[in-house]
Amino acid sequence: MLLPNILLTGTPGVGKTTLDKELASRSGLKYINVGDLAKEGQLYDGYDEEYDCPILDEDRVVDELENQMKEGGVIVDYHGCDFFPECWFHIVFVLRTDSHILYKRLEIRDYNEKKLYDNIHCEIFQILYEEVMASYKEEIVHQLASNKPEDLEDNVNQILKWIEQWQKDNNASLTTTDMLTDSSVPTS
Ligand code: DAT
Repeated sequence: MLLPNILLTGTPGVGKTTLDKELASRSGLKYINVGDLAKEGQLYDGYDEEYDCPILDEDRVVDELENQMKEGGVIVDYHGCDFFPECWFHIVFVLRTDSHILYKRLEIRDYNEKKLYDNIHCEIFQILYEEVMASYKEEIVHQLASNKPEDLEDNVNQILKWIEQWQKDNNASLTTTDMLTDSSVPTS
């Protein structure tokens, strides 16, 4: 059975991990947090002193994910998107949070002041949304509000519905194509 690959992106703190975990448990799709993957495999290429964090080795992350993405059924979560092959994803969701709400969520994280303010600016100037629009076809990109708990429930339901429809469309066409190309089926 074919399953879609989904990219969930947005500024740190918008609620990607929260939504992904909920989605993964209710859809059966596999959830990959690129930050955790990089940490586990030490997929880094130096250290950024200014932001006080390791620099992601994007090529190694892509190599690491390649096989799973080919199989399908993966939800990828990361606050960046321009280094993934465009063909990996069937749909891209960009979570958006009002800056005053995001500020409250980020100020309790152990970020230095520059990192905190840069992330708020990133959201205000919709940097991630622009990056997504420059990297993927407009028709597969969707913005989702992620301010309050009801948004989480709405977003989960909307994405689950999309997954269900995608499976119906793609697995139905697979069956039809298989039947048409199956040499054991008499042609006359
Ligand atoms: P991210 O993975 O994008 O960094 P997160 O999932 O860790 O974000 O969420 C950051 C915080 O915000 C966390 O305390 C949970 C909370 N949160 C996430 N989605 C929310 C929503 N729709 N309504 C209220 N709080 C939310």
